[in-house]
Amino acid sequence: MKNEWSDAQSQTPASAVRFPSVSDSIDPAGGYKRRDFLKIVGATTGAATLIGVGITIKPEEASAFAYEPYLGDDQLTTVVTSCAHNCGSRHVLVAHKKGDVIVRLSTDNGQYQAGGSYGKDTEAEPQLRACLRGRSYRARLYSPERLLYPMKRVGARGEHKFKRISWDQALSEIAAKMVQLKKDYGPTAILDQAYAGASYGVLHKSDQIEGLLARFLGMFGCRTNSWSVPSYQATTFSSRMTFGTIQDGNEDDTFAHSKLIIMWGWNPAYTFHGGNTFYYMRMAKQRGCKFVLIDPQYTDSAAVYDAWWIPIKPNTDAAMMAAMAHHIFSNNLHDQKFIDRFVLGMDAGTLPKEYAGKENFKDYILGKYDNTPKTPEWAEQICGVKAEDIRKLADMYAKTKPAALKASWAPGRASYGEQYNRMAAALQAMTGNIGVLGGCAEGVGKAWHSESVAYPYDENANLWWASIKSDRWAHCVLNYPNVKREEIGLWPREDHLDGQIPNIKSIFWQGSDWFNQLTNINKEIKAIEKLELVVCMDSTITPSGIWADYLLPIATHFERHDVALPWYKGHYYIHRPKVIEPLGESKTDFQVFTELCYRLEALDPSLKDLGKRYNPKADRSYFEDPDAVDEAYLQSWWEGSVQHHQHVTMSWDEFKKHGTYKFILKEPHVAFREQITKGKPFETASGKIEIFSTYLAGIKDWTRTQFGYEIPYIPKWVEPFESLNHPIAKQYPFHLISPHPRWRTHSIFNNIPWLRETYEQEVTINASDAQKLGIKTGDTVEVWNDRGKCVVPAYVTERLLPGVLVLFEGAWMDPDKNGVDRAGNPDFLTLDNPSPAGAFAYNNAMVQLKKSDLTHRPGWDELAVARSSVFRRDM
Ligand SMILES: Nc1nc2c(c(=O)[nH]1)N[C@H]1C(S)=C(S)[C@@H](COP(=O)(O)OP(=O)(O)OC[C@H]3O[C@@H](n4cnc5c(=O)[nH]c(N)nc54)[C@H](O)[C@@H]3O)O[C@H]1N2
Ligand SMILES: Nc1nc2c(c(=O)[nH]1)N[C@H]1C(S)=C(S)[C@@H](COP(=O)(O)OP(=O)(O)OC[C@H]3O[C@@H](n4cnc5c(=O)[nH]c(N)nc54)[C@H](O)[C@@H]3O)O[C@H]1N2
Ligand code: SF4
Ligand SMILES: [Mo]
Repeated sequence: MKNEWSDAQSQTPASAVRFPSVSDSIDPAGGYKRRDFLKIVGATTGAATLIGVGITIKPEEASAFAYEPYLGDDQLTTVVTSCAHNCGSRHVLVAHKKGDVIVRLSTDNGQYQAGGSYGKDTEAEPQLRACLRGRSYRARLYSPERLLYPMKRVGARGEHKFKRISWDQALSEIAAKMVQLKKDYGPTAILDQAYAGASYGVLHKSDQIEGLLARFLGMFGCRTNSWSVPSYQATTFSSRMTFGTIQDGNEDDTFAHSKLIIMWGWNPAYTFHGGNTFYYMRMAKQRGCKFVLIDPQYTDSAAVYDAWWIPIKPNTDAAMMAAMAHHIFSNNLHDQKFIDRFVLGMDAGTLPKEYAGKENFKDYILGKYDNTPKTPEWAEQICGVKAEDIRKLADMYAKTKPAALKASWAPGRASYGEQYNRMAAALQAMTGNIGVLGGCAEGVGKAWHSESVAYPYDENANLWWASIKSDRWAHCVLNYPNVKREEIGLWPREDHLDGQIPNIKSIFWQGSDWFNQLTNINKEIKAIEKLELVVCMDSTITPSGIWADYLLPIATHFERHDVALPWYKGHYYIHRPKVIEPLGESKTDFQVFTELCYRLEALDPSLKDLGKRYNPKADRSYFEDPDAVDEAYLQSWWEGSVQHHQHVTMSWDEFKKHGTYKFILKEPHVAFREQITKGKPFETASGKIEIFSTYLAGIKDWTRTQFGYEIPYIPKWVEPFESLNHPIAKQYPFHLISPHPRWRTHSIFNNIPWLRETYEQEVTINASDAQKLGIKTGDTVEVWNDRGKCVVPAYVTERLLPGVLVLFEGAWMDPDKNGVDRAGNPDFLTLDNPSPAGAFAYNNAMVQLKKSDLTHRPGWDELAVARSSVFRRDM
């Protein structure tokens, strides 16, 4: 492979890596001394070498643009590809390259699909234009934190000490250790912590389901799975129980037909849930749609649409919704015809005879079972929203048709979060807003199930020998073997090790930065000490990677061939050609697992032909050159799945030429339209919308299920583990929520200077609270509880409910020697307690805060973000 870094030098100066810009001169901690300006020099070993050069830039010398001379498009090659990651959408990126170096990125301009032309942007086919993160991708691709060759830990875990090793050494050591772990500790010894970093491609897929790691560990015969998803386990549970499927989503364009949009814990201006949501919501606004926001924060989405903001205490949404249901029932505003035809257990009349004696939803709301009618006055005490506002909203929702109650996932990212989602489904159903254009049944909101992976099915691929709630791994490791099933949400395979607690000795991270992203990080830090093998596969030196034994450099989506899938919404495919050769010694995940399989089969005769079975179209030369094999997989996927099953006539070659393929639908896609208009049964056991869950009502022994503890079979208000109403509020008076940042995708992009110019990690506090504590914007504060402590600057605002704090997830952790996180990662404060349905309790943390003398380290210092320290130290 030709490495063209030195060419990059001559065409675009060192500044292509981290270019000087105005913000480089502004160091929040004061002065320039901690900032190393990094550049890349020509390689001596065929791989790029990073060195630190002490350059500082005065503001007046900073130049906003780094290319001289500026290369025009006619001097560059244009390649259409897509952005990647678990970010809420999937947009077009257009790479403009010189030689093997991307010097510029642009995005969709209307011309990259069949029949497209420059500027084309219609309601039926809006452009797939990238957001600020996508457009900054080049800075991530060439960042100093880029992992360029395999590394092995030489210091203690988390000490940042690694040395460079060869692929041969890395893979033979990992393979040998895997065989030993399986032999010594059995088939649960390796924990699969792959996640969605690369979920949305058909070939190089990271995920718990159908992902490359699941396939690899399943076929190797040693895997503990992680079954709960951080994003929306509560919501998934609710959608499955209620509708029998998570495909309860409409396409984005349906929003344009709503008369009322209730953004419940939903801030689409920040957290994308589709590609063109805002475009269609703007259309709705222009057509007279009213907007409401139920959120502790007054968000930018509310500001843009001039929404009626109803601030609510976090994690009390199910109570407010119950009160809305109370108002609707008491005033006879519900759609009884819809209920009678499509809903099970909404009231006594829709509860089948075999469940006589069980509770129904309406009687619960009216207080028949517990003598507590769920009135707006009752709810006001819990959620802090005035009873009259609850009535007004309920009235508006019941009387405006069609109305979209979009109940997003964040309020469900809390203990008993599924009750919020199920309560929302009850409201959607009682007002007859399901299956109608302009209504909304979301939930999970998946609007399209694209054709699955490009590699062939293998019956061993997704096997596991135990499965646990994802963020209970540390609890399991620290307490092994004295752990009860319900403490870890154990979901044993009936035919293997029934009920045995997994003996986890190893973790693999692929497409995940989970050490940084799961809950209660201090507990994870204790647990990781007990492991014998930790492998991190990533293109970047991540905060998780710092705790690994081996770092394996993975090619990014610019450096391999694939087809991109939309996230939850969007009927389209985007071709992802290999734009440049992999940087340094990077390989794709598929290459690494294939080669590991060949090494494992050589060590263990029972794994005969593992390499070939894992990757049937390849032989061992795949590790050196994957291109022809990848092309063959993708072409046969296109021809089999897309052309054959989805009846697409465009050929593979033509698709590659255009770059995108969009499905033109006859009418906007509305979930459950056929159920409502054509009488098709819902996918639940009863064929109805199950507000009364027949599945949950049938469970006798909860400790024998993965849930561990009882979950009500109708939606109910259940007190969260912690909240402003809980006695713990005396000690920790602030409810911390940690939504998703606009300037990052979780932890991804945390190190990108351009994006840091737009936002910084800070804790948001209400002005009256701040005044009481003597805190001003920009003051450094510490936020803490029994689980941990973070140091961050404060941002004072009136756009937040008093008593609530906001600290965005995804900051790259930087604990000091006392375990205080100086970077401000909220997961040092979050709870890892097991919520029965599997919801992560991220938004369920009570904390205290005060002004601090400790220094916030925003990640510019050597040990935090400049992960290139890892290289420098041991070269
Ligand atoms: N406090 C709090 N914490 C949260 C949340 C919250 O709301 N509050 N939200 C949670 C949610 S919803 C989520 S989804 C998680 C996200 O948690 P993660 O999935 O751990 O977060 P990412 O930062 O997206 O990390 C993905 C990693 O995959 C890597 N990657 C990308 N492509 C590839 C590839 O092709 N191969 C390999 N091997 N690696 C690749 C990226 O470089 C990145 O390091 O965070 C959770 N954490
Ligand atoms: N820019 C960006 N977009 C993303 C992501 C990203 O990291 N960055 N991540 C993607 C992923 S993986 C996911 S899972 C989704 C997450 O999507 P969501 O879950 O919808 O997003 P969040 O940002 O966590 O929260 C949305 C809103 O909920 C509010 N909120 C928090 N707790 C409560 C509560 O208890 N009640 C009420 N009523 N409101 C509450 C927050 O203040 C915030 O305004 O976003 C996706 N989109
Ligand atoms: S929304 Fe996601 S896919 Fe779209 S450009 Fe932004 S980061 Fe990329
Ligand atoms: Mo997520």
